[in-house]
Parts: sequence; C-alpha cells; structure tokens
Amino acid sequence: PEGRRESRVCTVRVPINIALVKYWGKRDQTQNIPLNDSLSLTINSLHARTTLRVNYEIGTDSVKINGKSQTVTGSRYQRVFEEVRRWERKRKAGEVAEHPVSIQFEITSETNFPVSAGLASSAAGFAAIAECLQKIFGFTDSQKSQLARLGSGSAIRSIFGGLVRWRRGTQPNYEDSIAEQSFPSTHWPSLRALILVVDEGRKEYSSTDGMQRTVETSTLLERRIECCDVNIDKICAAFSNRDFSAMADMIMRDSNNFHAVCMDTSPPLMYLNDVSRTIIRLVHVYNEKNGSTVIAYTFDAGPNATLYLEEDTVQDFLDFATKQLRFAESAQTEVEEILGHKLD
Ligand code: 2P0
Repeated sequence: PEGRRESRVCTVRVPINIALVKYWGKRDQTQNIPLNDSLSLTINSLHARTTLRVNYEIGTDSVKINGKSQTVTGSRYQRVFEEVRRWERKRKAGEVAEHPVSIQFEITSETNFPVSAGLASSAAGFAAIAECLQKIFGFTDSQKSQLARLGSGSAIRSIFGGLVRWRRGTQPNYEDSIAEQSFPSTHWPSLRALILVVDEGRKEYSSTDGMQRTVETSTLLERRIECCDVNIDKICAAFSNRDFSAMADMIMRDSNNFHAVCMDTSPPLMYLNDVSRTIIRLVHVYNEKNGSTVIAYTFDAGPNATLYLEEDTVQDFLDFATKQLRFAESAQTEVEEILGHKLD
C-alpha cells in the first residue's frame, strides 16, 4: 500500500505578456482553443511570484492572491486541479494503488502590479501554476502548456520570453495548439513597454464572456481571423529587421481592428474610454511630430494602454505626454499611473 507521502513545494516567478495580435474567440470553450493564432511580447519585470504546495491527503484546495483568498469551487483553478488529479489517477491505474489519488493544492501568489487592472494577471498566474505543477509532477512541456491554457488561454504565451506565437492548432486533439518563441528578447534589447494604468477597476465583462458574445454575434470577426496570420508574419518580419515603424503600424492596426470587432458585438463591448482615446490621439500626434512612427499603442479588454517604443524615445515621450495629459486633466480625465518597463 502507498505510504504517507511528504508534501512538495515549488516557487516560480512568471511574467505577464501583452498581445500584439490579440486572441479573441474560441473554437472550444472548455479547452480554451482559439480561432486565430496570436502573438505577444513577454514583459519580464511585471510578474507573479507563485508558490504551490501539494499535500498528499484529502482536503480543501486553497488559492490566495496578494493575501486575498479566492473562490476555488467552480473556478478555473479547480479545472486545472481536476485535470492533474485525473492524470495522476490514470497514471496510478497502471500501478498497484490501494488508495485513490488524494492530492490537495495550496497556492499563494503575489504580483508586483495591480491584479485588478486587467494587466494579464491571469496569464502570469496560470503559467506560474503550470510551471510549478510540471516541476512537482514531472509533466511534459506539452502537458504544462495544456494546464496553462486550461487556466487561461493567454497564459500559454507566458511560458516563453520575448516574442511568442500561440498557434491555434489544427489537430482534433488540440495537442498542436501550443506556444513557441519566435525571437528571444535579446534580439531587440532597446525595446521598452510603458503601461498606462487608466483604470484599476475590474472590467464590466470578462474576456471569456466577451469573446463568446463576439463569436455569436459579430460578422466582422470572420474577416479579422482571416487577417491574423498575415499580420503575425508582418510583425515577425519587422521584429527580425528591428524595423520599429513597420512593427508599430501593425500593432496599432491590430488593436484597432480588435476593438472594432468588440464594437461589432451585440450588445457592443466598449472596453476603451475617453482617456484611452486621448492616449490614441496623443500617440498619433507624437509620431506625426516626429516624422516617423516611434511609438505604438495596444489595448486589451480594458481601458489601460500598453505602449511600445525604443529606449531612446521613452523620456521624450513621457515629457510630451505629461504636458498634454495635464491639459487633459482639466477636462476631468487622468492617467493614474505610468509604469515604465524593460522587456528583457
Ligand atoms: C490577448 N486577451 O491575446 C487577448 C486580448 C484579452 C484581449 O487573451 O477565456 O483571459 O481565459 O482563455 O486568456 C484575455 O483572454 O481568456 C486575452 P480565457 P483570457 O491577450
């Protein structure tokens, strides 16, 4: 009979990623299989530090994020935990096991950025959980990807650094719906991300619900999906040549196309607000003033902006933006926080 086993503990630090070509729409909702390939940059300095403890006994699973206990029953965490139990049960069926698999999970996670700000915290969190599970149970890379994706689709991209592509996959069993690194961050060391936290509040509707509503009601989505692969190839080519303006142009186009599709959803998904739109204008004015495209914006399912630029543009843009946004402040708008981050 199986003896009592020691608890196992693992701690990892995993960064967030921000998509340049967004994932929006699933062909399988339970497995988080996307309708289109997506592409992201991993932002190393914004991360989740996650500890997973596995106890080999029957008990209640627990998850604590930044000191706050999370609901586990019926959650994505439970989905991931149940999958691991199922795999372990299956593995043990081949052995002589007198006891059923009793595994209890305890997760504590701290992030160095506001979780509620919609800054892809779930991507970092679930990629970290998958990483810990792989280390503790000895899962394959493919299993690790499956677990990250099951938690949150975009988490599959946080497994790698640099420029990362998540392929939608074509196999019926989805095993080729995986992420791969297109370029390491060292390929373009001067690249920077600025995150403008416009609103720290929780978004009105989750990405999961929002994208499903888009799949059910938007006619523009089909056209968007047709263009994603071509746009990814263009961004990869620009990244390869360190051609900032070519890359920036495609990043902004994808963000605007994604939000157009959100507006084409019924009822519409209005993620951007007046401050977001001020930032869009500001970036275009700055690029025009410069005579070339030296900064790009992208917005996820919320009003916060991620700006991409090169190191030598950061200070000048911040000076420009501060002057302009102070003016905007008098019109009752404000940018709460500006976070400057290196990608490498
Ligand atoms: C992305 N987003 O590619 C896009 C852009 C939001 C806008 O991936 O349902 O939280 O967990 O698979 O990963 C957010 O979606 O959705 C997301 P689920 P997820 O980053």
